[in-house]
Parts: sequence; structure tokens; C-alpha cells
Amino acid sequence: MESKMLPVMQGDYQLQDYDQTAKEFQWSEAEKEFSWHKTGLINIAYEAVDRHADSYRKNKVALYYKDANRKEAYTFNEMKRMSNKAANVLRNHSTLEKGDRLFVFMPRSPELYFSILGALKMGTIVGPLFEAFMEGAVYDRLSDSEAKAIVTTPELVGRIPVEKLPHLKTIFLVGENIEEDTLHVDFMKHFKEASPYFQVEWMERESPTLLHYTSGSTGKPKGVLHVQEAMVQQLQTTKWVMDLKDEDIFWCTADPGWVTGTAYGIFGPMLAGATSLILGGRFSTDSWYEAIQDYGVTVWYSAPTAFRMLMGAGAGPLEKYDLSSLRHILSVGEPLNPEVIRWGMEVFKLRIHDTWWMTETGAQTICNFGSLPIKPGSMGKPVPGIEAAIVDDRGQVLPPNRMGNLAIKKGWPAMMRAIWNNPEKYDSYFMNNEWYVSGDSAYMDEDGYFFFQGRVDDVIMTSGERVGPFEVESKLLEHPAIVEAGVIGKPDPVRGEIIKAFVALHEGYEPSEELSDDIKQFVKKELAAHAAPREIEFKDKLPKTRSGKIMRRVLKAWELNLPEGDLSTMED
Ligand code: 6R9
Repeated sequence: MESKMLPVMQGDYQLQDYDQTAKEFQWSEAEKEFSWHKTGLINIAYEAVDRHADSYRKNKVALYYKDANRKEAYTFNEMKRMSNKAANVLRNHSTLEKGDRLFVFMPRSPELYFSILGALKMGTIVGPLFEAFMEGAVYDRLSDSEAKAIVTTPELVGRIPVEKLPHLKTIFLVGENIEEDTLHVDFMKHFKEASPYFQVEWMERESPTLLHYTSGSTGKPKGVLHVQEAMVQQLQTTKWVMDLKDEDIFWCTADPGWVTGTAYGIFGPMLAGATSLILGGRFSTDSWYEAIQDYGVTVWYSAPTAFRMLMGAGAGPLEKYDLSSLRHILSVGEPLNPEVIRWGMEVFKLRIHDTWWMTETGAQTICNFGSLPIKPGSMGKPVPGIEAAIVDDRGQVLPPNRMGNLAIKKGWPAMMRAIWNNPEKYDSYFMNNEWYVSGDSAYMDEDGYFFFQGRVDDVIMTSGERVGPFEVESKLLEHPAIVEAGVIGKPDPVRGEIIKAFVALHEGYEPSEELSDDIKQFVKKELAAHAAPREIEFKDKLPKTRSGKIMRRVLKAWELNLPEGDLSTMED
């Protein structure tokens, strides 16, 4: 594994002394900023929007929105009025009560964000869905949670199997010329007429807010339930990890269908009173670079898959845009390959900071901080207030440099509080009622840096050696021909498993026997003989989730002719 460190870059980071802070910090200190610290009246949407609308930030832009057809800006005061209007529409045209489930199922648009915030102002539990979900995926989530209402568009409404969802009483349609009946409500018509005043519902610290469904490798997706208290960690990490300050323009590229798109696409920056950009539509190299240039984005949060696509697009597009506004870049969702970090240093003259967390952790937990050196290949150190360790299968903490289960000491603020309708599943995450066991395999070095190895299920046992797929994939990416790689263990009578790599090639390269041999030799020479793939298969692209994760279990299913399992989160 890479050991050369990337030194700290110049910057007046909000977390200056990591070691001292990690030793002393208590989460209760982070609560002082919230108005509920004094009033006892809790609501995350109030804290994210109204608190700033009633302060010196009133006329500061909270949200820039851009897609192919719209270009808009909303101040905190306007966000307050818009989310109040949305809350009035949702309340006046449904039977939704506190604690009921409302889903949002639509492409990114300002109305999506107003609806999420408005619903939270009512104390409704919000379940965000990716617009690309098909009928089966929509059905699983709405029926499991007994959703009472959904906000969607005329284009997507056909994918909601109403007749099979007896709890679903109201469908809000965001579009034009909507025909209303006992089930369907014209959202925009009522939105235009709605009052911009709304009395926010006051909740408890432990009141549920968001229900994010995530799919495991087997079985149906599970509903991960978050609560109001998550805001404490969302705000604190936005300061320490994102380093967001009042003058920053922040862009989180994630859709709210993924936890990153709510925790840091909405709450982190808004709780911090920062200005964010939301870009609608699909990824394209030019529109992304153009957005950074035109909005003067200073802090940028994206995912390795996007960085790899930008990397694959080469230097041409880079020359067309001025990206000098950027001062801090972060990544989440998948291991950040050292090759990608090197590319970032070259083209942005900035380090890309990895952040590790999960839907279940609710907010960032292990990260590379601005004020710490980066070890390429490491996801960093625990956020102060978080205790992380590598434990064995009995929950015993392992010494440095031993691969094991990445675990977090139970009880951090943003921790999920339930798996909807499935207490056994929830309990199964915790070992000895002490450790939350993530399902990821990792090790910690003697300096306290954590290194991701793969999902526990993905770790390969070959000739008695444990090999993490990430290390092999990262090495593969250093080969000039390879733009994307996914590695699995393939059962083998002699070696237990052999390493098989699926690779996609850069433009200009063609699959061949020679190239395959060259790649094998490359990994053998640069990493280790036992870690070199014995089989290589060329693919146009790899199967990925909508949040950009390479689906190794799908590669494995293809290889072994097994059922692919739940594919609802796979991109087209
Ligand atoms: C936020 C989010 C969680 C899983 C997680 C791990 C992988 C996320 C990562 C990472 C390596 C990182 N993952 N961040 N792996 N390095 N920085 O992604 O949540 O969609 O629930 O996925 O993603 O395997 O367990 P979620």
C-alpha cells in the first residue's frame, strides 16, 4: 500500500488541531449553535432555513439551481417562504400527520427541495427515491413503509402501482394542467396560491426525519431511519470536514435519492448557512466544469466514479474552463484510488479528501481533514467524537495493521435509529451492544489512518492470502489503458479463489491477449504476485449503482451464473 504522504496545503482550516480536538470534543458542544439549545423547540428544517432567514443571512443566497431549462437563485428568506408554501400544500391536500411517511420521487428541481423541507416542517417522515426507480422498486419501498403520500411528476406517476398500495391516499403531481381527482393533487396550482406562512411543528431530538432505503447484497432493500439529532453531526462535519465558511459556494453533486444528497446536498450546507449549488440533469464533463466556473464553486463534494469519468475525458475539456475558484475537494461513496488523487493534484493543484460513511451512519465518520496530511489509499481518521476500530468476528479490538471488521462505537448523533419494520435486522448490526459493525473490511495503521479493503463479502481468499479488491483495482487504474476496474474472487479448486478483473478501457485501446498479459504483469510487478488477476475480462463499462459504486456482487453473479439479486439501484 502507498505510504508517501500528501502534505497539508495552505488554508485556514476550521479544524486546526486534530489530535487535541479528538481527545477533548463532546457532541454537546456542537449543539450550542442551534436555536433549540435555548428554546427546546426542535425541527431540522427550521434550523436549516428559518433560523438563517431570521438572521443577517436573510438575503444571502441559500440555493442556486440550474438545469437545461431553469436557472434560479433562492435566498434563505425565499427558501423559508417556499418551504412554507410547500408545507401548506402538503398539509391542506392530504391526511398526512406527524410521523406519517411521504415519498419524493422526481428529478432534481427546486420543488423537490421545497417539498422535502416543507414535509419536515410538518413533522412528516420523508423517503427520497431516485427518479430512475421502476415500478418494483417503488412498490417495495412504499409498501414496506406504508407510505400515505408521494410527490412525483406526470412522467413518473405511471410507475406507482396504486392498486397494490392501500395506504397511499394522495399523489401530488408537479407539472402543468394536472387533472385532479380523489387521489391526484395539482401541486403547482396550489403552490402558487399557498400562504408563505406556516407554523413549524416542534419535534423531539429522537423524532424521525428521513427514511432512506438502501439495498444490501441480498434480499429486499431496507429502510434506514434517521432522527432530528443527526443535524448535530451534519453541521459539525460540514465545518470540520467540508470546511464550509460563510463565503463559500458549495456543490454536492449527489441526488437526494442517495443519503449524500440529503445529508450534504441539503442539511450540512444549509445548517451552516452556506450557499449551495444544485445542478439538475445528467452528468457531462462540460456542464460540470462549466458549473464550477460559472458559479465560482469553492468547495466540491463528489464521488470517485465521477472523478474517474472526468479523468477519462482527458485534458481537452479542462483547458476550456477556469476552475481556479476551487479550494477544497472531497469524495465519498467508494474507495478513492491513489491514481485519482494524483490526477486531482495535477489538474486542480488540490488534494482530494476522502470521506467514509454509510446510509446507516447518517453523516461522515472517517475522513481526510484539510489540516492533516493525506496518505493516498486511506480514507483518513475518525471525526472527533467518533470512536472507530477494527474488530474481529467476536467484537474484540484488533491491533494496528490487521485486517478486520470496520466498527464504530455505538451512540453517535447521526446513527440510524431503526430499520423500518425490521428490529431483528437493526439489532444484527451491533456486536455486544457496543460496536456498530459496518460490513466493510479495513485495517488501521500505526498512525491511526484507516484503509478500506472492500465489503466483507468482497474480500478474496487466494492461496491462503486475504486480498482486498480495492488494492488490486487501484493498481489496475494506474495502467495507462484502464479507466475503470472491478475485481472479484472466482472459486478455484486449487487456490480457493483466484482474482478476476473486469476492466473498461480508455478510448484508443482495444482488448487483446497481449494487453491482458501486459496488465497481469503490471499488477504482479507493481503490487504482488498473489494479488495479480489470473483472469481479465474486457467490458465497455462496469455495473454501477446510482451513487456510482461498482457492483462487485453483480460481476460475481455474472461470473458464476447466479441470480443478480436486487438491481433496483443499478444505473441504466
Ligand atoms: C455515503 C454512502 C456505504 C458503503 C460503505 C462502503 C462504501 C462509502 C467510501 C466507501 C471506501 C469511501 N463507501 N464511502 N468505501 N471509501 N470513502 O456511500 O452510503 O450508499 O450507504 O454506502 O459505500 O462500502 O459501506 P451508502
